[in-house]
Amino acid sequence: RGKLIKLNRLRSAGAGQRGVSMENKKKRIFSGIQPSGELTLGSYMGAIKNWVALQEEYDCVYCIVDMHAITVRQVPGDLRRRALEQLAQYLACGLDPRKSILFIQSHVPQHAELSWVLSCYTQFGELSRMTQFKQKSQQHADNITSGLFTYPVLMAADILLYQTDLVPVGEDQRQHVELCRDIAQRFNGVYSDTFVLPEAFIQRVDQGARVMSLGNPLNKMSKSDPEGCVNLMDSPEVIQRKFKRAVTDSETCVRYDKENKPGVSNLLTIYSAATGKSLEEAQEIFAGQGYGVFKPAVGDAVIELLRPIREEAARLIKDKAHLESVYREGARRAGRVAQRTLDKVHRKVGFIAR
Ligand code: ATP
Ligand code: LTN
Repeated sequence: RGKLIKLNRLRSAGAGQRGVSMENKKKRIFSGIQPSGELTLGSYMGAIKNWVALQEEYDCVYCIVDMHAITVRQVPGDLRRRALEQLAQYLACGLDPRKSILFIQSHVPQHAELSWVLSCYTQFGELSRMTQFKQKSQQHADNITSGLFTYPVLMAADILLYQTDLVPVGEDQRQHVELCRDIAQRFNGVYSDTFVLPEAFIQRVDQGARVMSLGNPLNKMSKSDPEGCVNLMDSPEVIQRKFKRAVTDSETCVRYDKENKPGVSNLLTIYSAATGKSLEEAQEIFAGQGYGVFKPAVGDAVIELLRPIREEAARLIKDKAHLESVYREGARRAGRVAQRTLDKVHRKVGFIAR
């Protein structure tokens, strides 16, 4: 009888556990940004703002991908400074190490290890088709390294190590996430289920999906284009100057028309994302007004949006001990999850256990 009770207890404990993991297991999210330049309004509206919201419902892992940053030449001191500032800015934007795992990619060596294995399951032809590689190899024609070429394999390792379900990124990263899914599917097919198949999770910055450059509204705002971008840490004066100079058109009417008025449409999108007002409301507010009123008003909205972030990040960057404890603890937690996946992969491909 004693045995039976024990068995029943075991069974119900097992069922309970399974129940918990089936019903309550949160989906896993992974994303990262390279410390290749100052974070911009584009990084915030297109990525980090969503990451913050996702922390409540998902099991999130957010990374500072410094190993990706060295695919193009970096000044070592700048890279180090920017990685730390980026962490301070992540925290200031509302990423919370008690809710999510926050870490620096180079602190978790499993990324490089899995990347090697995955590169043996990735076709040369697949990598040759990547749009970002084509663009970046044009921009850095004198330094087209094999790291720049295999960048998407390292990104696939980032994602697959954490058995990620969803990858919140901007539209420009969709192709990389799809390649990651193909690699995972191929690996699972050759062996047996090893990786969760991830999906890109692309949220729209209002109607735009992308924040465009203030200097050339046909290009996305990017941290490697200092002319057209607003940085998270820009002072109110600098932000206002950049918006006053923003490229618009020769009409004087504030109207959303992405085809014919890309500059004004971008500013309306930014205004709407910064204030939480819809595009229709925004157009009503500025109906009949010229650009001389419109552009500074967008600047003011962005200044108010970024003010608390800038102030908090400036405070945090001085607290090196705190930042250190956040990235150390993050690497420890990330490493544990990553090693579990890597062990599985090593076993499947036929490596002898250490
Ligand atoms: P780089 O100029 O070094 O390529 P970047 O400024 O384009 O950098 P990334 O580090 O490539 O930024 O992007 C970080 C994340 O933010 C990605 O998910 C990307 O899709 C998103 N993102 C970057 N810029 C924008 C933007 N202008 N609008 C919307 N999302 C963006
Ligand atoms: N390639 C991305 C940065 C990046 C990333 C990732 C994003 C590296 N690894 C994993 C999501 C998941 C970029 O350039 N924005």
